[in-house]
Amino acid sequence: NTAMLMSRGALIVLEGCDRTGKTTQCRKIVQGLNDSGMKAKMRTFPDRSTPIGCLIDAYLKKECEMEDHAVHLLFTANRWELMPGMKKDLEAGVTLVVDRYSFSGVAFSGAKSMLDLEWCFQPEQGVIRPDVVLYFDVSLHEAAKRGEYGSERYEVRSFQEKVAANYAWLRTEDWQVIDGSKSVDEVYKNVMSVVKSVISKAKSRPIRYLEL
Ligand code: FDM
Repeated sequence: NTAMLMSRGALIVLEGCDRTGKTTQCRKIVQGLNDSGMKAKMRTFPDRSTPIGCLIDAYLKKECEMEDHAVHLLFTANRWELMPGMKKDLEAGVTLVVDRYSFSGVAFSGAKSMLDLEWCFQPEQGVIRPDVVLYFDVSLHEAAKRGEYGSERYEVRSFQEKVAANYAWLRTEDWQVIDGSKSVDEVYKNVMSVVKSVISKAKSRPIRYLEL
């Protein structure tokens, strides 16, 4: 069956502020898809395992300082360096479930006073466009109750408020808002129903690329 041979995987991106449950759900989605016999892999940005990712990791851990524009471009470069492999996976029918993507890049860098949101978006243009962005919505008040923020850069409440406002600026029709304040199992049920319909729609649709 040629239609089956040609069907591609979907690019599913999870976005949201810290402590909204993205990473937990990424793992559960991949597990759930694999358990039902579908090809799926998790990806995380930043991917700290590459040379560029190493620099980003040191920056986030505050082991070094970097100029704001420069580090923004490193986060973007970290996506670009992984594009060929991601494209190969999608074409081989593997669904990619991605913990943060370009929207984190723009929302976080754009929360710094010297960086303009449109400027931040420019170098993201041309990366693979997600078939859906699942935006995990949890009030900052609720997120704070889930435990202390860690000690990495950006894990500060006033910064997260700006990030949330920037996400609102970025929202498009590709986005589905997920109420992340529900229990892990309820959230999982909700995201899985979106994920399954997105995977079946993406199968016959060509890969698209992100534009502003
Ligand atoms: N982050 C993440 C950015 O600033 N730009 C990006 O492009 C991406 C993908 O890095 F504070 C920020 C967001 C967050 C940190 O933290 C990564 P987690 O907790 O490992 O997701």
